[in-house]
Amino acid sequence: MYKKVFIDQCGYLPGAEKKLTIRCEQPMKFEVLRSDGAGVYGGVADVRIDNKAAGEIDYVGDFSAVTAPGLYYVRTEDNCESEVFAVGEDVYDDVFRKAMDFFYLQRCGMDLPKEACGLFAHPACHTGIGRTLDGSDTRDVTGGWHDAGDYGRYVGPGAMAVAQLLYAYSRNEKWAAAYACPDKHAESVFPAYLEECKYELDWMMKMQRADGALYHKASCAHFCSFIMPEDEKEDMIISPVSVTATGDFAAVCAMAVPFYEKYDPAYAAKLAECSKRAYAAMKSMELPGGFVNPPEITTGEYGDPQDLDERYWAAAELYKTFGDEEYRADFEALAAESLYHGYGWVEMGSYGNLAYLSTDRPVDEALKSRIKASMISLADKILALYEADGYGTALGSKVYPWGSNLDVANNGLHLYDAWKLTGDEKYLRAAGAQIHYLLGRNPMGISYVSDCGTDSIKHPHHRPSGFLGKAMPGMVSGGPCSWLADAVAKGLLSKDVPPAKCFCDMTGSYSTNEVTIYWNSAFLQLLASITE
Ligand code: G3I
Ligand code: 9MR
Ligand code: ZN
Repeated sequence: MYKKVFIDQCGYLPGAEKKLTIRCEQPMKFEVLRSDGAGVYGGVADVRIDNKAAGEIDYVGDFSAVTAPGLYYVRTEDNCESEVFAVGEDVYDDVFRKAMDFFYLQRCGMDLPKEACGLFAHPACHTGIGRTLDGSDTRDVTGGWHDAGDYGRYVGPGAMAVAQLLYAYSRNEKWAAAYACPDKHAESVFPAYLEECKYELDWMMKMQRADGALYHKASCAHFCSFIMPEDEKEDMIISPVSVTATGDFAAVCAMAVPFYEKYDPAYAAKLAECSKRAYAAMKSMELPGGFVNPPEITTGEYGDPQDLDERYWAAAELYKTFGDEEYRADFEALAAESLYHGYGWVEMGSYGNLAYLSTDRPVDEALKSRIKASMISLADKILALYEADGYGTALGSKVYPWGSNLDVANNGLHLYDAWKLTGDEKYLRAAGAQIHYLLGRNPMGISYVSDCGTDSIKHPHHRPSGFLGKAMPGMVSGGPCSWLADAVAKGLLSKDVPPAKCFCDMTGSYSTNEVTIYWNSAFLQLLASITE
């Protein structure tokens, strides 16, 4: 269906900035109507954007004046209508819950009961013993979350997802406290939310070698076809250790300690011990070039030759939690060479920055100021791109990479950080706009989160969803990818399609429409941040 008016389909908080995009060549009047048809606000979309990313002219309008809770839609003067959307304090409550439930549904190695998982229930999967390729180690590596549309389990992305979920947990206490495990009979000494994160932490612990280093991943040799997880029965291969996996694990375990301490000191002590052992191993590891798939294995590589930012994150996080001078010195030495930024799995410096800025322990005040200035300057660059874009993203106009929706969420996180550092609301507004983009105010006019919004993705590259013929709810799609990196994208799109429209809501398009735990976690961290 041709669309012309673009809004956040899940809606807006009453006090939030509310912008819409109209695909048109001239200023356009519009009206906001209640779902019963009563007009409540009239405006003009009069900010013209020559939108190269989407290959079109856009006019942007503002209806922030609509603050009363309710259901609305927009009608343009030439009679085009938007999707229906809500205004209210609770508009994202369901989105948050669904996006969080996804992690439970991605659990590997246990029965997912029918009462809790409905259509997506399945018996325990990947229960076989894991083996390293050279046969040097054989061990139980069951548990954790399936990474994505495939069934691999990768330490780096898992650590990133847990870190982001913990940030989300601390930024929106209402949601964190209200979160219940989909399995009503599940028992735990921890809040359900922390229990979910523990499921991944426990698995990562099984991936730690005796010397403290972390195996990079556990997966079969190749991606399987679109079958249910319990039907993937090939050998479970444990890939070699990597610096990135080891550093990420050290960092996230240290970060997790204070969350678990008050519920179970013994578990917190275990996290601390694992963290320190991984850190020591990381320091003695030199694996230049990063992890590369051994020739026998073709599952997700998550290669990242630059490991200084993972070391930076680990040092900062261990210093914050444990206070040893060694960790501080390591962080400050790395920071003297270069500051790092990024909330991705490749670039992770921002986690380090947040840890260093938020510790109560002694720090180098001059370095702290440098980090803050550098974070604000990054946010200013993002803000300039945001202002130039018709839909409020800050991806620029040339390339939308694989997982562009992660970059969207991460830009939002950098903007949020700048708001926290400066108190300037312009950053918070722009951060909110990243959520609105993901939930429908984008050139595809689609909500990139399954089952959230009136027109959301239906055919994600996700094996259980593909097999069962229904999209699992609450999954964040990778979004447009202008590399045309899979056969469906190559066949359906051409080099002339503008980057922001290089998206196919089709099961086969893994470079545009796969889902991952760390795209969900990035989305959740941002959603919790802008609503805190
Ligand atoms: O780091 C280089 C950068 O230096 C260069 O400028 C840029 C331009 O091509 O490429 C960068 O590397 C890219 C890398 O992502 C980091 O952004 C690779 O080319 C690109 O192929 C790679 O894509 C990754 C993709 O796997 C293929 O390996 C995605 O980020 C990553 O999210 C995705 O992850 C997959 C897992 O392998 C398997 N599970 C599903 C998951 C999601 O699709
Ligand atoms: O399903 C796989 C997906 O999870 C990965 O992100 C993607 C890129 O590594 O690869 C997908 O698997 C495809 C494989 O690479 C090529 N043959 C088709 C597979 C999809 O069914
Ligand atoms: Zn599994």
